[in-house]
Amino acid sequence: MTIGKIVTSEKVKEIDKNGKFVRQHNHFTAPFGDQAGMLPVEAGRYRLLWAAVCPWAHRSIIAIKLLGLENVISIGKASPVRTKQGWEFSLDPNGVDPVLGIRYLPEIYAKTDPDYSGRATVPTVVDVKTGKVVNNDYFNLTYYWETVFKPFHKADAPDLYPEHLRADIEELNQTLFHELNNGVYKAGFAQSQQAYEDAYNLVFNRLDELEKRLSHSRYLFGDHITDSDIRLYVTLARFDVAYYSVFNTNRNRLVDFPHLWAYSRRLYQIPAFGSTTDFQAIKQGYYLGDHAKNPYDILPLGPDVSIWYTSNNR
Ligand SMILES: N[C@@H](CCC(=O)N[C@@H](CS)C(=O)NCC(=O)O)C(=O)O
Repeated sequence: MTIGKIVTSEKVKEIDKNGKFVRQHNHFTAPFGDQAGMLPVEAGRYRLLWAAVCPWAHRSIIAIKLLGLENVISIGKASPVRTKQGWEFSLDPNGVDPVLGIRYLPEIYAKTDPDYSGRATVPTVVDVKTGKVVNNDYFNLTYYWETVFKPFHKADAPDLYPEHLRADIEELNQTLFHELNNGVYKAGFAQSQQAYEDAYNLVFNRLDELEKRLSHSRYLFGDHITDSDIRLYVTLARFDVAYYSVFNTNRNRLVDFPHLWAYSRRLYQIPAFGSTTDFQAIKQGYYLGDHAKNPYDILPLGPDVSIWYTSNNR
């Protein structure tokens, strides 16, 4: 099925000659800011489209909630399972996003750029004034919410990207991206044994290193949450309910790492994290839908996620 030039129902195409998954580049990367060519920083102008299953989108939602930007950037939510037609707004009345009037996400990409032939992905930021996609640069989005949108933060908002730590946060975020956030996808989408094993080792070597780091530090950079914690959390929250089995990253579960597990619970018990973490939607998103290798659409009953509420002593 195609909408414009967007192919919406094919298996992952981003595979190199060694069977390794190589993620597509983002297409809409104009930065937000006050200089020429930048997207103007305005309240009420943008709509962020997300889906609860998606870690790349989830990180933006957590940042927005922590910073109190919910009334500045409006939020539209697609249903957890991506359909053959792409992300669908079936949670909304009549199955249509109430602000943008679209039923499927690819519609707005096609309207923005009829020549766009990549995947129509969440997160997507739409300029409500023009009805066009302006940014799908998931890697940098949280930085914009944390920096140029600062004039709109709530009074007691945390500084998630403090100036004196920016270089270190950026460096760690690159590592987290390659080895964990995208590392699990590299394992899950690998089309050769070697590519899978390389990704598996990348993931668990990094988890071992982070387990040590969190044995003597409450968060990744000390006592305060930063942007890096959000990025690590979104992958950890999906680990036992999805990646462990769907992506075969099964050396250990999250709950087998005492420090990472307590750290994850501590974050989950903060409303911006916990209230946006929908384990059922995450399971549905990874197990069902057209890209899952699950012909009978069996949704596993476990694991028990009530343990995320147990005390964390951190
Ligand atoms: N924009 C990035 C990351 C965002 C992303 O992959 N989002 C997923 C959901 S977690 C998506 O929307 N996929 C739509 C598709 O594959 O058609 C990319 O293109 O790789």
